[in-house]
Amino acid sequence: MDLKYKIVADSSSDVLSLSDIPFASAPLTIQAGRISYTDNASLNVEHMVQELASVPSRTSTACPSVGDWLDAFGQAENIFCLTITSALSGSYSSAMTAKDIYEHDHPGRNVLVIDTRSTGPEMRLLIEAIARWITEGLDFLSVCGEIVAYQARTGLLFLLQSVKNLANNGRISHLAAKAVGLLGLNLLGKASAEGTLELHGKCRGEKRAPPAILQLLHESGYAGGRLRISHCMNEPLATALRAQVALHYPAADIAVYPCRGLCSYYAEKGGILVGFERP
Ligand code: X90
Repeated sequence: MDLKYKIVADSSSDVLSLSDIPFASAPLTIQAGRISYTDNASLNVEHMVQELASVPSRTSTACPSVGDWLDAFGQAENIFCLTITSALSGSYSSAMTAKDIYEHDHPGRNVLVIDTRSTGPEMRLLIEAIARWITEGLDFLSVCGEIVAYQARTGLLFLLQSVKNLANNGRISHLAAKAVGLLGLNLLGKASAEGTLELHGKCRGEKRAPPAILQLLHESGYAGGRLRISHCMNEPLATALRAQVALHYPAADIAVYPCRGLCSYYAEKGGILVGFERP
């Protein structure tokens, strides 16, 4: 029997499964010479990060292929498909091709492809919201309407200790990369409306990071809504930020978890990503 609803997302969302709604992840891959890491449930992320640290040659990533997306779609009547920002990856365009093939091969089925113009924890908020609406009984078109409105209320901040991989792969200018090159500088920024990296300042030392992020959250309109914090091997900073936010917003729904492969590669060791919702 075909499923009525399914949610699929590329692996940059760091979501591997959902408890209530059928879900599938389409993996991106991380490449280092002849070694290729598939960002799926069996990837040992910390092991990958350690190994990559000692690779002298250039490393890179690749988005899911059309076939990867079709595999993730499987058999379902209505599919919500979320991709990492189309401004930085081919994932969206590959998902759009998969949608055309899928809807052509299965008349009557629907795939909504959502360019999240973001990644990581903001994507997770969008996925969780869709799962809630499906559980509440909203139909396909209503969810399509809701998600457009919700996307306007969500945002993504990041604090990175290195932007080497972003710069080497052309996702950030070398000029901006130089600014963080100095030891001990953390780069604070957010996803722009267009889905690119927007830099907001530097902060020296991890101690100053939580207040600096909280400040940028305020400036970005955060007022105690849902917050998702992912980190690349930096649980202390992630939990310090959670404590800082909880102090100001005791009722806030906050979750902290490690990045999977793609986000770990680009956020690099020590980096954290923060997805939030505005009222
Ligand atoms: O298609 C591919 O090979 C994937 C390329 C992805 C490039 C960017 C990934 C960024 C991951 C880093 C900080 C947050 C940036 C937010 C920008 C919207 C996370």
